[in-house]
Amino acid sequence: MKAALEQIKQAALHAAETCADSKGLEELKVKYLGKKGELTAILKQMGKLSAEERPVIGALANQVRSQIEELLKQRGEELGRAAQNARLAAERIDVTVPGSPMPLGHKHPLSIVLDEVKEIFLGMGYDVADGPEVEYDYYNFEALNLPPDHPARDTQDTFYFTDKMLLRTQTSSVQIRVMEKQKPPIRIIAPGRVYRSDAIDATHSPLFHQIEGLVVDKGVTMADLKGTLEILAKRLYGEDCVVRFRPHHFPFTEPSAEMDMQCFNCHGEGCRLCKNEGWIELLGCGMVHPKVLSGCGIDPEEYSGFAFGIGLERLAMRRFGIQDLRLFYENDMRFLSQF
Ligand code: 2NM
Repeated sequence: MKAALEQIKQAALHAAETCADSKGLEELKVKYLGKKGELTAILKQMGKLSAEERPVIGALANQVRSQIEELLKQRGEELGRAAQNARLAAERIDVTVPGSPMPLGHKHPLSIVLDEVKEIFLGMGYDVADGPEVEYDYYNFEALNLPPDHPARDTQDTFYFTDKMLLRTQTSSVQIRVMEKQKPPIRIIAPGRVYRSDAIDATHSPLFHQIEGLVVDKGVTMADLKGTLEILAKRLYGEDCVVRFRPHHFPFTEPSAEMDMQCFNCHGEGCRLCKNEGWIELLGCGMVHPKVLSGCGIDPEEYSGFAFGIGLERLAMRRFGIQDLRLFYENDMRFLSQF
């Protein structure tokens, strides 16, 4: 019986040492130590032993049992550590591996030019104002000295929601809202989307962008208008840029003018770029009509002002040499990635 115990012990220890996973260890436990296990089978035969032998074999059997238990436990811990190490190795993250490159976005060409213009006017102490694109007829037309039957409304046909609500055709509506709320001095630019009921082609779009400016204070004159807009042209196109003012008509300004710059290509000689004019139209402007001021609760006897409007698309087209304004809206990366 002693020999049998010794044999079980050797077999169990060897099996435990060569066992490769915890499931195998569990099976060994059952096989050697379980109720129907080999060690129990031996102990069941203890009755056949003499009274002297029984305690000796009993003690030996207990010793064998605890040795096997101890070894199974050790082996279990070893296997657990090995499994943990394998998992850590498999899950290891190398933080020094370079990341996959993220494509970096950048400003839209219209935003590039708009930000430049904003920066120029912020530098001269202007604020940036905005207002609704869905506007009342009153703010878009009537308050700008365009009563319901005014012929100039035909050139600014837009999209109507009701008789009284429409998509704004100019950001002048923002200027009116500011003049109603704020006492002069006022110095603002109002950039934003505007709408016209136009068919789309290379130079027209039913949605485009305007930057309008407005200054109202005591003693503002045409000289202030000309000086300010000349500075704008020189900042945008260089110190040697030459401008001229040409009489024009807008219902909301009196007098009104358009500002041209001398063609940078032919210096006034006339070429294909300026359609043989020698000059390129930049913007419309004028002294705010007294009727517009008084309609906003500003006394035209006390205050005067100038205003101007620039088309952002035309500005950007000239800046980047773009021939077709539809490119701005199509989100074609082959176009946009060039800026
Ligand atoms: C232009 C040309 C001339 C203009 C007028 C006003 C207001 F609200 F003060 F009356 N805002 N903008 C104006 C003047 C706009 O766009 C070509």
